[in-house]
Amino acid sequence: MQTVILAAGRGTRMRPLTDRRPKPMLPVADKPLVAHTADAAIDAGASSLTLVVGYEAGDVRSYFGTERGGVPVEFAVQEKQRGTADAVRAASASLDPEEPFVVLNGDALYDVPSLTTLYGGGAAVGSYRVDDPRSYGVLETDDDGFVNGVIEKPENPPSDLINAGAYVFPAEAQTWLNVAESDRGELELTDVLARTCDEYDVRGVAFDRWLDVGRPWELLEANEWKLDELETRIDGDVSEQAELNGTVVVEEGATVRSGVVIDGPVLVRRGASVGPNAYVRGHTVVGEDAKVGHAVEVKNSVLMEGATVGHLSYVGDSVLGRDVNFGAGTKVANLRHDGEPVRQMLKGELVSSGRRKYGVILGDGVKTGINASLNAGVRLPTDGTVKPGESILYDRVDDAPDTD
Ligand code: TTP
Repeated sequence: MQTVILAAGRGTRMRPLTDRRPKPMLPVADKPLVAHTADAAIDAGASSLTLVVGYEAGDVRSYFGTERGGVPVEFAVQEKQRGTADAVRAASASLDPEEPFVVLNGDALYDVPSLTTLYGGGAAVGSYRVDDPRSYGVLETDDDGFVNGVIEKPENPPSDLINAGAYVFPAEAQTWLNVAESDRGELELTDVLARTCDEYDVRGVAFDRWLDVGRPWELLEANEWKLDELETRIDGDVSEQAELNGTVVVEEGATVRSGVVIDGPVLVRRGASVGPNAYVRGHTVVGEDAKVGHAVEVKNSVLMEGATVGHLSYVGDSVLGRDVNFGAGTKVANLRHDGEPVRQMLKGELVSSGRRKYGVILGDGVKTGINASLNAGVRLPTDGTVKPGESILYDRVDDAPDTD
């Protein structure tokens, strides 16, 4: 079935990681987030992909080219983020008007068997069961399991199924995309869904597994999911004096030197170097050309391309942007003394990450001086610097709304 993937989002909640790249291009294990969405769609039965791009669109275009997994790929540009219905409208020129179509959010992970069920029938909406659905769009279903509609952030949720941003629309819905602006000033795909529910039987397909990747700690969760799916492969140069346990991938051109212990799942990408005498464990990606040096421990973290943690450091449950450089002895805190979930600033508010262990989110190019210490939940802005011996207790990212 022809498939539209929405990838024009700005990803403001992911700041500063999205200052220089669109959210769908954030790294999840061995490929960008949106590539996982695209590959799941292809495995589930997508016959063509139209990627709706906008912010930093060039990155997405050059990654995909014109074909993926034997399926043609096209791009549609949404100049301004006016909402998800507007994004699909931008893609309509590349859709066959006689055929039904699938719409997927390009910043979510889907499990393939559930997605295959979504693809395998008529109109449908994907959903996911949560304990407290009150802050989501919640599906209202009838006794036969068909969906009557989606209610946004209800006080008394009609079900525990939240809208997973995955839809099969009938061909006719291509003529229904000109919806009115919603209260929050967007053209919403859920309004198109509401009309589809009025005129068609819409299946509710409950996904076994699903993850919306909107906030920085969800990037860690996404990596946890996808690193678990890797299989051990050693194509790089690994010292005989290194100890590799669990699932470990060392890509071609990567080096693991003597005295290193790696407890997988860990992915060491092309050109990266680990050691000597380093400890890397638990769902970690050492990105392309990144460096983990002597007496460094890295746990459950993502080091993006070229990030360097050279000497005597600890990095836990953190994301280090491209070309981040840690001065010797820089340490990251990832646990509160009271054991409460670590909180992080998000669009001007302190919110719980829900994680007892959560470190720092550092924009591209951050540099720390020797013996810097970074408190749990702190974000540092792109190209930010930390003085030698400085202790960063509070967030330093400016979350002011965009003016464009
Ligand atoms: P959101 O997660 O609501 O938006 P976002 O990705 O920009 O993130 P943030 O709120 O942090 O700024 O978007 C849901 C999906 O729809 C996501 O895949 C991006 C996509 N999208 C578009 O392609 N165009 C749009 O106009 C909007 C609003 C979203």
